[in-house]
Amino acid sequence: MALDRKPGPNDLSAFWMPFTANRQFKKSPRMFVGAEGMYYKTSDGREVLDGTAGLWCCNAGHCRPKITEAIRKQAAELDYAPAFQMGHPKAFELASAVRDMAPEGMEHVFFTNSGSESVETALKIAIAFHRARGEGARTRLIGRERGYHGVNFGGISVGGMVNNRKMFGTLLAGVDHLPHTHLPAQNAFTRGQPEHGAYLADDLERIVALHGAETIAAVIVEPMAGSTGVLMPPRGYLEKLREICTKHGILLIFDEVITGFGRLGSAFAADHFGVLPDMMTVAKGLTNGVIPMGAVLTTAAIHDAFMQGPEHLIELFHGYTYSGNPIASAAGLATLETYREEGLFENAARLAPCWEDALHSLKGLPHVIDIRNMGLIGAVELEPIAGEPTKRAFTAFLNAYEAGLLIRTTGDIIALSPPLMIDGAQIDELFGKLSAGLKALD
Ligand code: PXG
Repeated sequence: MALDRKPGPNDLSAFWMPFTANRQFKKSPRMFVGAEGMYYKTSDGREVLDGTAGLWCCNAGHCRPKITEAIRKQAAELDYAPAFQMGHPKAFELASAVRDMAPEGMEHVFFTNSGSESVETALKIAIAFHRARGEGARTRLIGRERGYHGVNFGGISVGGMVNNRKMFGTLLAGVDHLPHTHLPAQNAFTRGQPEHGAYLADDLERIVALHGAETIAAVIVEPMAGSTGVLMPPRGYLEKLREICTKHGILLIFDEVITGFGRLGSAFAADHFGVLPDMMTVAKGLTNGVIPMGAVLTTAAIHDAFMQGPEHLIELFHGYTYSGNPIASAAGLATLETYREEGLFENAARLAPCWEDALHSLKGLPHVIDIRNMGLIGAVELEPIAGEPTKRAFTAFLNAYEAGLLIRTTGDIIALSPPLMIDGAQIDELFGKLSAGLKALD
């Protein structure tokens, strides 16, 4: 059956869509019915270039044969195995493969089903780790303004996006926030890491002085903040955070849900910036977004602190029915092989300069007030329409979609993060369509 004749669902009312303007969408639905490589196919038979790797997750592109086949095979061989007190080989193989790909020092892998669950898991491990070592007063968690760490209670508590927090009550107690690192007055239109702002990490010293280091368990930050509008870490900032955390015995958690698996041209942002955290949270690119899966990576010191006491006892009272699910594990293994065989992280690194040039060529278009980039990530910040924040960027999103390009917007910021298999011609296509849509804005 031709794609353009595929029947759509005729009742859209039951599905309460996540992070979506439900009423607008249901009046004018945008449906994908197929995907291959760099392109989606719409229900009305059009091809749409994927400028966002789905939601920052399909780093290897769409419907990649190796991943599809691994899922098909695993589903027929061992569909599910209990995750508690039982094992199956692929979860162990995937944990080893992730460890081998991770920066030196990340030795253990705890599986979850999403980035949000990875964040909750890391925060719980941080608090329990200190308690296991007799420092049970270390319960405070430090996040950052404009941080995004998923949508569960721990994550929105340490996160700093007001709309994700304000409707949901008092959140976790004992949380404080560092200032965000977005300094447009000094850093607008910077290519790569901005010069100004390392001093913002010193605020951690203020927070330590306020609460006492002996009450603080962990600091969690995105090495590069994605969802909140692509905010770069200023030069020297992450190094300072690492230094202050080490000095005070505070764990440093990098939330690499977006930056993990090649987005910056190296396996993880920790490699890219040369700063090693104590834990890393990942998801998305771990399975190419095809099957939900996340993970927390920890150092041996953290893991080993739990491996005490009688051996028949459970060491960590935490886990999910689907932790290390066989089909997700098979998808993860095939995804990592695809990255390696096709040299996709290297492709991202090779294309990053060309991506940067194409992105910054949008400077000067109407309403563009800042452009930021790193690896295969780009952001175009638009001046909001007075009294109608987000509307201009949402119109840009609709214009792009009509022109055959998928972009993401947050506030009045356009975020771009294509699959890492993109080539030069597709970069030209992407920015050609985007700039036409921007020129059409009021
Ligand atoms: N941490 C970070 C840094 C993230 O970016 C999560 C945790 C939560 O992951 P899950 O799998 O629970 O959604 C994320 C998710 C966007 C966008 O458009 C970003 C995310 C999710 C959906 C949309 O920027 N990031």
